[in-house]
Amino acid sequence: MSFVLPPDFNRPPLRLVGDMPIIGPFADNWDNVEQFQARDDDLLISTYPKSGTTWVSKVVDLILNKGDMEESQKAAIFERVPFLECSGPGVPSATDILNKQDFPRVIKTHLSVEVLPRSFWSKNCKIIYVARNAKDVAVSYYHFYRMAYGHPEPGTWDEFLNSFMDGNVAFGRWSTHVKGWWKMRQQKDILYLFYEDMLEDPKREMQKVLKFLGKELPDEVQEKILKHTTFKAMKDNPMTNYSSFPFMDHSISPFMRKGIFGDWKTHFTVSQNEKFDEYYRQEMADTDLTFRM
Ligand code: PPS
Repeated sequence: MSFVLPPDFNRPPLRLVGDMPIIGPFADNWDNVEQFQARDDDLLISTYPKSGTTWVSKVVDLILNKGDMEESQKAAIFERVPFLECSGPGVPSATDILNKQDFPRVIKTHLSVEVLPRSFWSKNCKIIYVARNAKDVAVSYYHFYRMAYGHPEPGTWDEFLNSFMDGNVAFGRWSTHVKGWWKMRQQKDILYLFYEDMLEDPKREMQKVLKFLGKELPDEVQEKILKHTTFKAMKDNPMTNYSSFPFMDHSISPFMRKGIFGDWKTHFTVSQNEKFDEYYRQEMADTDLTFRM
């Protein structure tokens, strides 16, 4: 698939759907997103941005293809796992692509439980949610804002961090997102994963995905999947590193940036950290969901 970036496209303002700010052009296709018809055999991969979506998508794609890398490499990951709410000038909307796609489909979303199309709740489709600690998400998101022109200007790191805490970034408040999906586990078939756990023991976490999908794969196939989904392998792989995606300037910051735990320590000042910790305590006081930071 090739994309043409319109010359006048540059950092459109966020727009609201419900209470959630969304990338401006995504809002133009919102009616189709709202009316999207999920199916029982869909698999939804849901995340707050920068939490490991691409990583788990490639793991899932390889699992579903029994480790066949040649098959998985036939298209970029953002084509194999369409991003439900994505649409923009010069880009076919994901809803159009998904409506024509063969089943079963694997679908990516960053939508909160409040605005996810209702059909997902009336179907029995499986859902994998990946969460990442708020501080590393904020850092990763800041660099993503810098390089991805679908977002407004991020401002300085300090300004961005304040916007992030206020929920004035695309897809809203991190805490609302992770808590909403955590609660939804009680009602729906959701595998809730953590980026930090995936880093700590990728095989253990991949086996959780296998079990959740009701699949079994020989150990050598599992090892092959792990080999192709390391940070380095995915950074070097044009099908996973977003090098062919429009609206991104990888010379500012690569999509596959660092892929580590605790990078926030190189960004937060002592006073930013104190302010964030206080904010975090308040935001997370009403949940038993915990993160390693
Ligand atoms: S997006 O744009 O929301 O879909 O981004 P998402 O894929 O959720 O998150 C991008 C961050 O995940 C890191 N990443 C990985 N880390 C470790 N291992 C693997 N295989 C991997 N693949 C992607 C990616 O580098 C981004 O994190 P940062 O901290 O910016 O490096």
